[in-house]
Amino acid sequence: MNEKIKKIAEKFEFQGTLTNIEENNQGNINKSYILTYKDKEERKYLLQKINSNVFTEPYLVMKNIELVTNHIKKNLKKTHDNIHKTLNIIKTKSGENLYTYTNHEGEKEYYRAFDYIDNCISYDSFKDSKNSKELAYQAGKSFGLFQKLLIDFPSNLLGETIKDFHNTKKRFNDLLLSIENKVTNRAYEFPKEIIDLISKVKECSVIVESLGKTIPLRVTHNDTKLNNILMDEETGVGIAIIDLDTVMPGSSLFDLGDGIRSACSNSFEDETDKSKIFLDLDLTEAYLQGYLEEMANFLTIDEINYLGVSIKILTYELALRFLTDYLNGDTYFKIKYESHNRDRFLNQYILLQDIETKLEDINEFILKTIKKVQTN
Ligand code: GN1
Ligand code: MG
Repeated sequence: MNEKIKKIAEKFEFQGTLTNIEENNQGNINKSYILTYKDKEERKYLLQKINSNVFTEPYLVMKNIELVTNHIKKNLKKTHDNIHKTLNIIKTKSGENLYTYTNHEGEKEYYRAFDYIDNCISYDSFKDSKNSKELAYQAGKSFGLFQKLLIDFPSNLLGETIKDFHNTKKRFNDLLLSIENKVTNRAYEFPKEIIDLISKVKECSVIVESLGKTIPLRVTHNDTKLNNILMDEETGVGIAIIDLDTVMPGSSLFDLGDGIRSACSNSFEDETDKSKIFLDLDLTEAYLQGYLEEMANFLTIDEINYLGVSIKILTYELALRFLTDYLNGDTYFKIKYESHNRDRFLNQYILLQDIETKLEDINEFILKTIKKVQTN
């Protein structure tokens, strides 16, 4: 058993005796462990080490999560919803949201814990699933419901855990800086792609430029990757949205665009076979259907008008981020091999080009669906 994690686990209000520690490698940012405890019954918990290079204010992250999950619990209760769940923080024995551990190098490590939500599965892609359309519908519905459950939560109560997280223009400037700084010589690998990305920055900055003006600030998740939905392993129903570190004031469009980019592309984010990288229109329509059933009545005209293009913008943004990290020598995203961020960038870049060819069809579908599902 991992002795360090065992010691850290002792600081939390877990019930029973620790019998197993399993590492979970799905996320690109934090480190996660599934802990099993036994007394009369078996219980599982999720213990996570927050990546404090990415989240420089871990206490703020936990405060946001506490506020948001309490609000979700209250609204689920109000609507007598016993199906959906949210994260439940397990405090330390001294009643804190975080345990701070000082390691051998004298650095501080921040740990937090949640109840483990069992009997669920999270997907990295629906590409091999038999019932992928139904799952995509559930995925859209899950993030739609998440937004709906927080619609009456005042966004100004939340702190910004990562500044400018979806500021597409800032992400673009970061790319330019990484080209200028030449930490690596890697920019020379992508002359054509970089020129193309430069040509798209204006049209891809429309959400951030309208945010707080024609596009309302809402409470949003901001990391609506497919594997952040826990789905019932038998029924496929979306049970809970996890990874709430980036829940902040933002635009509903960030969540919709990023959600479709992730759930409806036909491949994993690091797939290198070009022929397999495309946006699946059937999945996109199913996702939109699920999302709009929950949110259509709350969206403004401007939000509706930008729904389609948000898919392109969020894909563009992630392409910029993977490329920037590759040029900077891989300091942000966890990588599993040397050119991992290069492959991730190319994947999003190919996806971006494919999305551009499908936007007209997607927009048509959105208008048709809005009319059907909006109630007066
Ligand atoms: C990161 O932690 P994870 O894997 O859910 C990243 C997202 C990216 C995603 C791409 C805080 O998400 O913004 O879209 O990788 N999260 C952060 O795989 O940067
Ligand atoms: Mg995350």
